[in-house]
Amino acid sequence: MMTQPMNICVLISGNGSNLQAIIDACAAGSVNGQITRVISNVPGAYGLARAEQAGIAFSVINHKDYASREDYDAALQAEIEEADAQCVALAGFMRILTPAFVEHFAGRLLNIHPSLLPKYKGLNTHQRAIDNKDSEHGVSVHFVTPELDGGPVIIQSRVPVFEEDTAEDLSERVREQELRIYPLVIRWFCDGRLGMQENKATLDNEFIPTSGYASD
Ligand code: NHR
Ligand code: GAR
Repeated sequence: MMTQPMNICVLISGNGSNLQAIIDACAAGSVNGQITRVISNVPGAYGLARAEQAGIAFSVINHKDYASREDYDAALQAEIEEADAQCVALAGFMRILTPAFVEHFAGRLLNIHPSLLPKYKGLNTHQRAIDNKDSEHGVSVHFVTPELDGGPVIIQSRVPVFEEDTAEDLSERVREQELRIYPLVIRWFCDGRLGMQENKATLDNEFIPTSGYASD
């Protein structure tokens, strides 16, 4: 039985290539969802033009206009609620969120992080993988919890690291994987298959291994 498409809100700070992949997957019908709002903390982020192009409502909530993280997150929360979102996807969103915000959206808040978590939480992940001479690197989609990049992993995708790689090369190789796995996870979420219980991710009510789907 076809259920109602789920309302999705996507938070961005930049280019929005992950946003574009989600837009395309919704348009193609491979995700049973619709993006009801795109929100950027950065004015002029290119992802906003992608939203406009796709006829999706968008807004800028600039963190520089708020005195504290709590005030900022309250404004963000109000905007997401106005969009009636059942799923909130961080897609290159570069602001750390307060525990109150994260707890409010617990189990409905997803992030794509460019590393094989728990390795390389935080920023500059590609350069750190190169500096450590890692032979592989990758990307994780996880539920967001108050612990930065510490929430349960849903899926990971791996890529090789070559000796001559720059951070840019590696980021492009990882990006290709991002654009495949984020729409897949959102598809599971919109089909009601994905959940979070006891700080673990579940797919069809079974716990997903700690390194993500198909990791064991
Ligand atoms: N918030 C919580 N509570 N938990 C997570 O797991 C979060 C989160 C907010 C964003 C994305 C994350 C990533 O995938 C994310 C996960 C920004 C920073 C950061 O240091 C770190 C991790 C992530 C996003 N931001 C700086 C800050 O002071 C600002 C950096 C900038 O503006 O360039 O917020 O990597
Ligand atoms: C993506 O590579 C994503 O994994 C990363 O930023 C890029 C956003 O690209 N996320 C983070 O680093 C979060 N701190 P996009 O704007 O083209 O989707």
